[in-house]
Amino acid sequence: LNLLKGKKALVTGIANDQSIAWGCAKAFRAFGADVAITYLNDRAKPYVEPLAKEIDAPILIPLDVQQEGQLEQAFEKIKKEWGRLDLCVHSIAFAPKEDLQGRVVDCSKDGFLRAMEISCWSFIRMAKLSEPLMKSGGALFTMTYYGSQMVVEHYNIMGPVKAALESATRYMAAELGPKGIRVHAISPGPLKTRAASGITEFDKLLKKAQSKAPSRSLVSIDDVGVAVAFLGMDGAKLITGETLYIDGGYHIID
Ligand code: 0WD
Repeated sequence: LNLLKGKKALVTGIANDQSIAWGCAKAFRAFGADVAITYLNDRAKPYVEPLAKEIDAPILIPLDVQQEGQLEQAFEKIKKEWGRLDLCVHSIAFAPKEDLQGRVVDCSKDGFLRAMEISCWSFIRMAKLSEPLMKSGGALFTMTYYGSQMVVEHYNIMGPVKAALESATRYMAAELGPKGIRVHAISPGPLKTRAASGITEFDKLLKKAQSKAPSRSLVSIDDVGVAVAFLGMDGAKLITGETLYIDGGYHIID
């Protein structure tokens, strides 16, 4: 079971024990990796701290990607403690409620740019900061959703944002491939998390996901975690630039 033994991982985007990022952190740890985790701010800290303990995380750092210099500080800490990094998970997204719940046509410039900055630009920045630390190669992951490819009711502004994120994933996979760094977008089916609570009629989306998916089942954060852990293993070193659906096969059905 120690297929990630010795690997150093950074997992961002854990808000609580329902977060997709928590599924990733647990799986990394189960396969033997050392996992550093971040929390958004002091309000989030009490929810994340016990989780850090549960997986013996040696590093627990604040990270709000909108705060100037915080991402750099987080990577400085990793550099100081570990001197390197093998795996990095970006599981962060945000759009202001008014923009998320309205038509794309009506979205504000500020809302659009903020959604892009937090949900897409921050992944590019994370890749940039990871590059010098991934000395013997590594893998970067971000979380996306099917609403990037197809018009999903109520996904609205996040559709174009996730489309940009998936495209950035491919470009960065091409650019970092020669250094042995892989870059993947992971596309889970709908999961009831805090982020999902911002989406109107999310329960409807869950119902549809379950009835349409060939597996007839909903995805769990552990399903996502195991798939991400697999892609982080040396055995998966020739897989890169993918958008990997973890959705019970939903996306293949018309
Ligand atoms: O159905 C779903 N839940 C799906 C989520 C299906 C497919 C993809 N995703 C994506 C989301 O779009 C996101 O990119 O997965 C990623 C993780 O989302 P999640 O696990 O569903 O939601 P949550 O547990 O809320 O984690 C997202 C976290 C934030 O939580 P809150 O609830 O506090 O907004 O993203 C983090 C924060 O921890 N986050 C930030 N981190 C750093 N800087 C920032 C920020 N500025 N803003 C939000």
